[in-house]
Amino acid sequence: MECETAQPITNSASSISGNYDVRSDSAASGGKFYFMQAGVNAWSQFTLPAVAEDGLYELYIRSKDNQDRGIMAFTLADGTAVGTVDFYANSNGVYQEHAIGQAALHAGEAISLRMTCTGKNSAAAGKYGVVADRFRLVRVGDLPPEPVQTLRLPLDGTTALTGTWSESSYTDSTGSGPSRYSNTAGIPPSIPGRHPPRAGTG
Ligand SMILES: [Ca+2]
Repeated sequence: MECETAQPITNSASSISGNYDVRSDSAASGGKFYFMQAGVNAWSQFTLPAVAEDGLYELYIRSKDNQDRGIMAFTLADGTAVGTVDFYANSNGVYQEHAIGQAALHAGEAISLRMTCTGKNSAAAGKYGVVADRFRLVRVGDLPPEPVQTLRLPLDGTTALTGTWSESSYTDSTGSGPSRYSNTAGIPPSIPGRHPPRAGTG
């Protein structure tokens, strides 16, 4: 996914020009890159197409680094931090790929990725820039199971126990058994329940 075609928007009042710009470079992926050089707290936000499969993904960015680049923090639309990249390099315009961090992504949901300048390397010159060339996503694992946040006991149907619950199940002589719930708070440490009910037991 080319950064320059990922529908970049910014927190600048101006349009995509000047300090937020698409420029041509024969060495860039796709022949162009997205350039931002606007100082601390400046951000650009990209929209990446949805992944084909739910999962945990490692996000990578290819960039053209040199002495006057900044440090960028990457976040998702809900503010979840993905990672931070220092684009400083003690060289003149070297293209390289950085691992940004991992993100839980869902199939069918476009990815909103914001890149915010948080500062610069102590060795960097004072321009806080970044040349964003291309994003790459690699699936590295499954999504963690969703925790059960509230459990209502079946006895009266009204007693709610809050906290973070995890569910496990076991197999009994009928071939399917009830789920067991445990709470990291330990109150109570374990409650046997039925989820879902076994066929024929109502
Ligand atoms: Ca590019």
